[in-house]
Amino acid sequence: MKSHGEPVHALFEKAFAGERRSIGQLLSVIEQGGDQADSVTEMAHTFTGKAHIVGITGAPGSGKSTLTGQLTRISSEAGWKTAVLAVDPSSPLTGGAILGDRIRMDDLAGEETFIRSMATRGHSGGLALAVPAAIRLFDAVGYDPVIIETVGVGQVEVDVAGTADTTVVVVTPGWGDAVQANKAGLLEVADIFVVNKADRPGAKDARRDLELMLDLGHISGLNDQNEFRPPIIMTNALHGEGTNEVWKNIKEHGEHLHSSGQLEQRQSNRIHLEITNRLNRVIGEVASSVLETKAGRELLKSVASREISPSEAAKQLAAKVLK
Ligand SMILES: Nc1nc2c(ncn2[C@@H]2O[C@H](COP(=O)(O)OP(=O)(O)OP(=O)(O)O)[C@@H](O)[C@H]2O)c(=O)[nH]1
Ligand SMILES: [Mg+2]
Repeated sequence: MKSHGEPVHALFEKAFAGERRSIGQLLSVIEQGGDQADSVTEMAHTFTGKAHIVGITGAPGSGKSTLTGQLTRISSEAGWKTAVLAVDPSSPLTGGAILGDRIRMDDLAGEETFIRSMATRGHSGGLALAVPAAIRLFDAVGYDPVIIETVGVGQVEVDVAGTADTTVVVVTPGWGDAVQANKAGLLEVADIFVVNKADRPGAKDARRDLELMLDLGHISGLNDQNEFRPPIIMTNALHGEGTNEVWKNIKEHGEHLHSSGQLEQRQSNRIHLEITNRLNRVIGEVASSVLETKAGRELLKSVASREISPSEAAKQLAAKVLK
């Protein structure tokens, strides 16, 4: 099992000892997926469970990267060994912006900080496996917190809310009109709301909208299981205004998770989600390969000649796979 000429376990040992280059190489292994990526995950798993996983999510252009850059600076100045994973949506439009973001973030970041972006290009479906694996690696080699930036709820295959301990939802003035349909979804995932670009008109309205939504959610019981009412923080991420407050609330939420026992619940939800994704992948692969067998091709013909229906064919194949 080799990567870049070096066995994965040797890279892992060096990464564990703090060698940044090896961490970067292991992240590339993870991005490529397959058996080698799985063996990184296996090695890392035992050492995980220490990092605070923080998700930053929101619409494209809402200021997630700018905010993440500020939080990274604050966190590393406070002595935390911070890792950032920017999950790049497949859209080539935003793809270009990521590099700029990374440069900006790198400017802010200290020596102890590790920043990496991960792209969807070229391996569809791979991110759902690669992101948790990357988080696990960062956690195992001693990064805490691990901050993940990704675009909004339901827009990419990586569900930050399922991945993070603390989810920060970034909105901007006027957001309400844009995401009308998804307000309930936002309410469900947000542990902390940030109204960014508070220097712009409409910021107060955005805040009032959120307060109202939280009140309504409370009445309807939508956020009952989450007795932590998400705070709403106004920021101008560009100038670092309000960002200390965001950091403080992230830490407080982390402590709340610990003391309330919800942390274990979230970790186990995360594992559940990850196993589901992997199971879907494994079974999906078997399912596609069974279609290529002689029996599979014959069934295909029977469907084409209208002897049996596609759903019947699928059921017969599933019976073969699961036998
Ligand atoms: N006026 C104002 N502009 C901001 C603020 N925060 C970020 N911006 C600007 O908004 C633009 C988008 O910021 P990004 O941080 O790249 O936003 P993003 O959410 O990461 O964008 P994507 O990753 O492309 O989805 C940039 O031009 C920022 O300089 C703010 O608080 N006020
Ligand atoms: Mg960004």
